[in-house]
Amino acid sequence: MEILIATQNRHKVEELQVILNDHKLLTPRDAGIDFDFEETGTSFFENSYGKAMELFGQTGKPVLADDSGLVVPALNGEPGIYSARYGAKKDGTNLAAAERNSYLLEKMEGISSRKAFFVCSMTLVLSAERFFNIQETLNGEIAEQPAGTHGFGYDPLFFLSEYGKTVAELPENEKNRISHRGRAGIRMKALLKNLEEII
Ligand code: ITT
Repeated sequence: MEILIATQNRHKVEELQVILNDHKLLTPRDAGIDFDFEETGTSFFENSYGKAMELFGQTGKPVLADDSGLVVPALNGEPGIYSARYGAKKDGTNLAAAERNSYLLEKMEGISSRKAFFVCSMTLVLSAERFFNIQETLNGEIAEQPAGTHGFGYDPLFFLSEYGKTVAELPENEKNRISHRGRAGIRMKALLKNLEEII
């Protein structure tokens, strides 16, 4: 199936295309659409649903959206739904990923619980009244310093004790097998197969 991905984040598209390899994922840009959704929701789900419905409204084609982020309970849930904008400059410009990671490390100074989790809320819209949402998580800890070059965003700071590595030190296929996006994507793949067989 051809599916439009309601995102401007190329890393998400790259990861999802590997998982949803039976399907052709198109970015709004591929489809010649200027897509810029203002995230005003109060949860990952609301933003995921909002992005997907907005692009569906513009195209009428099957759309998939991924709203995701990092939650640190000891920081009252920060950066949470503001993960992409965490520590943004006064003029509204987002920090680069490495700067955002430094900002998070500063916030973690003096905090003993470094537990954290990633969330991925994935919404497939087939019509205005027909949609499916899958939300998955990945538990870990905030490392003392960044390590690794794979992945994107907060991956160099997200430590998995069962591997003794950060997510950015895992090969791409291993991240896809266990991550919040990977788990949601694998379930979405099964759902799409089921929809195609049983519609
Ligand atoms: P779109 O809204 O256009 O999809 P975005 O990057 O702004 O792109 P989000 O609002 O969902 O997307 O914010 C997600 C942020 O959370 C992302 O920019 C990263 O900083 C972080 N993030 C999400 N998934 C991640 C992952 O797998 N690894 C590392 N960081 C991740």
